[in-house]
Amino acid sequence: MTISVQAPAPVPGAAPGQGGGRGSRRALGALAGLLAAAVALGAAELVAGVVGPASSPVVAVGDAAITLTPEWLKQFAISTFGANDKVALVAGTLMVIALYALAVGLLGLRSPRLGVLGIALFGGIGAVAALTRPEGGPLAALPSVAGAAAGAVALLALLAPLTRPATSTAEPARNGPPGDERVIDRMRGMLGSVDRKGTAIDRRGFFLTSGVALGAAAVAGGGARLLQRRFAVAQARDDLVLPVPASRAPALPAGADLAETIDGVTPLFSANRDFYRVDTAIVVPQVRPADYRLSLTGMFDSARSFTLADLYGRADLIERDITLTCVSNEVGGTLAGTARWIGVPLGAFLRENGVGPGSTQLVCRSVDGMTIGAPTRSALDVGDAMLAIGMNGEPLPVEHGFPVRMIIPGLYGYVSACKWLTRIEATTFEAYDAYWVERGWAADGPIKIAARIDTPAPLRAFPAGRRAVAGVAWAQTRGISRVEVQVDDGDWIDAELAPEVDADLWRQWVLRHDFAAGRHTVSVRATSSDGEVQTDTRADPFPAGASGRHTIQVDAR
Ligand SMILES: Nc1nc2c(c(=O)[nH]1)N[C@H]1C(S)=C(S)[C@@H](COP(=O)(O)O)O[C@H]1N2
Ligand SMILES: [Mo]
Repeated sequence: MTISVQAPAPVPGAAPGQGGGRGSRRALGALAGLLAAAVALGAAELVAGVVGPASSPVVAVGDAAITLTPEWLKQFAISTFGANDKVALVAGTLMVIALYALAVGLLGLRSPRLGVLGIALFGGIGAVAALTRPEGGPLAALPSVAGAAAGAVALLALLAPLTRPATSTAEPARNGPPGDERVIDRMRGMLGSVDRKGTAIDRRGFFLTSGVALGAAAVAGGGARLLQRRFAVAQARDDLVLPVPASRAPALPAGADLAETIDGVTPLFSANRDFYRVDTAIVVPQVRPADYRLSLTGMFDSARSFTLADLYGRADLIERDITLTCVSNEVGGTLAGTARWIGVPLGAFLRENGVGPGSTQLVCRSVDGMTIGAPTRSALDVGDAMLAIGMNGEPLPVEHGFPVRMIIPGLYGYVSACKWLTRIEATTFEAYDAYWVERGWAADGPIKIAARIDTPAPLRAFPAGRRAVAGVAWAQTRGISRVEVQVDDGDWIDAELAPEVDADLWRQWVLRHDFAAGRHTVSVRATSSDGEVQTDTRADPFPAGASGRHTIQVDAR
């Protein structure tokens, strides 16, 4: 390769070797670590594109982090980042990897062998994390191993130009084509240098290798994306035709949705793309309809297994409107949503398969290993409980549990709404603690009565005078009979309720109030149809769901 260097006029006093101090050598070493990590991750993702996306070390390590994260931190992440909690986690994991990589690069400068050891250690962590995942077969370690190998090669290649003995840098000058000595000196000044310890920095070599490493990482990453697409089930889902249910959802009364007339109220139905999402899955499980099986084990007449066609083909499918709620929802929070679900009636299905009278708990298992323990009694007796296959007129969205999930009205999702459901084990509460219960959450999770102010938004300023205060309230299976609003220290005033659709749905409410200019405190409380007035006693979401009244400050001007 010929390199022509336009030598600028020599700077007086500038000697070859300047700018190659220890500081810049360390910076390049750290950069070498980062680039090696990029190569490692690219290679790992590429192999994960063959083995399966859940075997990616970033996913596996992030997943292990979720499993090991204390509940208070998980609760914080869910309530702070909401559906973006996984994005935050992956970003956090990548940041830790980056810091680790910087350290490995610096370590590698001192001893390349130690650097390689650092990478091997990281690959080992990734491999163990991937192997211990529920979907992790023996191949799950491959991406981490391949990533570590590629990362080690990249690190050594990148460190070489930074750790050459000084004499070798001089080689090209002696053996290379004859040239203008001054130019060669300049080149060495710009592209290479010798530090005090007599180690040469071959900058040109380093940046060339860096370019190659970066390119390799990018190509591997791009290839990984393409390969990992093969696992997506979006197309197979699109090809499914949702069956027509035998029993349709009851018709909605006129004016059922206040959102049509009042700005800012949560719509009666939550669109699938807006529906809150809470789960521990970093990569959304992709279950092919043809591969799907639902197996019944434990206290049933006999162990049985059903295909998706078995469930889609049933003659007793029901369509129902149900509001789902998360136990992690804070007072005033948005972890609740309403959809029109289609599914197999759960009680009938369980009876038909002879669920044992001694069973108190159904341990529902997701393909990603999540376990959700639902009370057998509720599964049998709560009207409209179902194995859901449809959501708002479509097959279940992949993030919401495609192809089958459970829904039991009146119970928080963590004890009822298992997504990507693949096994139901009829057992007892004594015999098994499901995932969240093992982490201290209550074993039974009835949804607490709640009311939320949707509009005005907290701390909002608006013109003094008449203004709608509105929102939603829920007490699934019981229904809402009353919502009252209090402004400052005034009396509790009855809000107007939207027509009742079903006890399993939230109910919108509105109160038009005359706000005098100034700051105001607005509170809301709901009463269920069986007479429970929402308590003012505050409780955190952990361990059994939040209680307390939603109160906001507003500013009328
Ligand atoms: N497989 C699986 N199912 C799961 C969960 C999960 O983490 N994994 N989370 C549960 C919780 S805590 C809730 S609130 C609901 C949320 O359902 P959504 O994401 O469809 O709103 O799913 C439940 N089902
Ligand atoms: Mo939840």
